[in-house]
Amino acid sequence: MTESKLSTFDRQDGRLVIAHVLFAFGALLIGGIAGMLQGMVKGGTITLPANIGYYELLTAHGVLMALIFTTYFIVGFLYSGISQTLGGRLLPLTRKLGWIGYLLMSVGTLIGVVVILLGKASVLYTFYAPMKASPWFYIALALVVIGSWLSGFGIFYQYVKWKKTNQGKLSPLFAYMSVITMLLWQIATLGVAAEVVVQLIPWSFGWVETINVVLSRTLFWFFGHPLVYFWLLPAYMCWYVIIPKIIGGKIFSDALARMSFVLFLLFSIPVGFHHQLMEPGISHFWKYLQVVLTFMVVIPSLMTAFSLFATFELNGRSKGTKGLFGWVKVLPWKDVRFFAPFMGMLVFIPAGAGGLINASNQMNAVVHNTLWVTGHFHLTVATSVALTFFGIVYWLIPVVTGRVLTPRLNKLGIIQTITWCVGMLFMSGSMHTVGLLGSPRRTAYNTYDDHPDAILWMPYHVAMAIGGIILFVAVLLIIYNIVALMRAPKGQTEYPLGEVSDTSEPTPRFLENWKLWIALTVILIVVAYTIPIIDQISNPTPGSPGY
Ligand code: HAS
Ligand code: HEM
Ligand code: CU
Repeated sequence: MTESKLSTFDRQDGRLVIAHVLFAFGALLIGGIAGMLQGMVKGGTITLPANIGYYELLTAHGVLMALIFTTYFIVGFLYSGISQTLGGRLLPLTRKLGWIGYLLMSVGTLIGVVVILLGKASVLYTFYAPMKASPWFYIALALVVIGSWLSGFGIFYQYVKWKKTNQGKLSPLFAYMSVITMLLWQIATLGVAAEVVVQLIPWSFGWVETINVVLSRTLFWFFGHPLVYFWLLPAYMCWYVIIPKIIGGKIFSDALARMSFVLFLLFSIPVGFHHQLMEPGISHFWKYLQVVLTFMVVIPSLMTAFSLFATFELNGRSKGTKGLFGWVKVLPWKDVRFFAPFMGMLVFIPAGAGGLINASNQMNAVVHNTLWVTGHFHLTVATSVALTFFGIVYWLIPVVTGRVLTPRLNKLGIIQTITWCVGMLFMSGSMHTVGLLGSPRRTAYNTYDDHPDAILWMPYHVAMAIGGIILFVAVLLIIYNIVALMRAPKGQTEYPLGEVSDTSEPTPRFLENWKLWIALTVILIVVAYTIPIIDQISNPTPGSPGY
């Protein structure tokens, strides 16, 4: 029997998807080593060999985890769903763009990692000026971004072709969400592209001597905030489209799901100043406006929470459960494809609440640059998003390689999920607490001449290190599971795409009016950013040399 008979998924497409997924998890493994070492250094349990610097490690960790693991996984996941929902296979041009994108991103990643490990780019994943890296670091990042653009174009192309041959039909929900996710990414990356090409590269080559720091940070966060939604939206795609199928229920509302994604497109870009609330050089009014918009972008997450509860409850009712929480009993707790993303959802409740605290100006003054913020994003991206991605691989790898998930691997998956959650409880829990006590982020072990505050922090730092070690065990487990999934028995696994509940209203057509949504997005960006950016250019703070 040939493999293609066993699997309904196009084999060539499967190869592209698996290449992305494996690269992503390779990055997770190396990033995980760096993460564990960082935790141990901060806890005072080890010292790094003299030739490895703390910031080298932290840069490698941030870049590999936040930029590489996520982007590769997301492109692979979206391509799998595009292949599945828009015609059953990728169009030749889409597949080609996917592979060229993959190659460019991989060349960029390799150059970037080498430059970081050589100690020539210890500027962290936010590469804030005036810290200066080797020009090759910025060129490497540019390659990653350009590669991801090509992959995005592939998705747009397949979507447009599908719309042409299916005139008047509503696009599949998965494809619609993929288009929004990539659109968000393409618009957001324009900011960082401008920063890298116009400011950082000429400056690091020495063609210009100084750099406008405030402007570079503004351009960075123009990208940096939507970046976090670029990570989140694919997790939401799993929650909206995949989870209903896995629990044997229905999608609560197609229109609500699309509307929430549109709101993310509109409101996630003009909010970057909430990362710069404590910075000089931006007037209060513009910070205030962007904070208001930040609270607008919370709405689609609340809509998502509502919709998920509705899906779970309808599912319970259709299976005869009663009472306020009866539906909890019929959820498939022993199925890792549900359990891992569900733990992600659960963690997102405190994670999102922490975000609201960060976004409030006065409270930001308390938590900014402390480990509280590090705790916040190890719950959001490193747990809610990461656990959802982990949950996806237990069916995605079987689907695209024509295999089946075995009960043993399912069980190992549940153990992996629990290990991750326990590790994170220790690590992120102590980061949050010690952050409130003032312990700064982005520092190696330091007791500040045995200052009483720093002595107070140390027990929490040790708990962080213990959490980091537990998390690293969980990293090893997910890597083992992935290797085992690649060698699981041959068979057919269905791509779990949910169907919309019959009780929901039909989806209004204006939700696919791209001109309208892109125009509104541009207007909001122009309103939130034009005057502050003109101000930063025409009244620059003295330019800074590099460090
Ligand atoms: Fe954030 C800093 C504000 C969400 C990631 N954030 C960061 C950084 C990262 C990050 C990486 O305003 C650090 C960057 C750096 O290195 O400096 N964040 C927010 C706000 C939200 C938010 C308002 N962040 C995220 C997400 C991220 C992420 C998502 C990654 C994926 N964040 C900030 C601010 C800062 C910041 C400031 C700057 C701090 C500083 O000073 O430096 C919101 O989008 C959150 C909304 C979410 C909710 C939760 C909804 C709940 C749901 C779950 C439902 C559960 C169910 C299960 C159904 C309101 C959807 C229940 C079942 C049962 C049985 C109970
Ligand atoms: C920072 C540990 C997984 C993203 C850190 C820090 C520690 C750490 C201790 C703080 C260092 C400091 O501020 O001085 C770990 C461990 C992990 C893990 C032990 C699991 C084995 C992840 C994952 C992601 C992630 C899965 C994202 C997908 C980040 C980012 C930073 C960070 C973006 C900030 C880097 C910076 O401030 O420049 N991590 N982490 N981490 N981590 Fe993790
Ligand atoms: Cu943000």
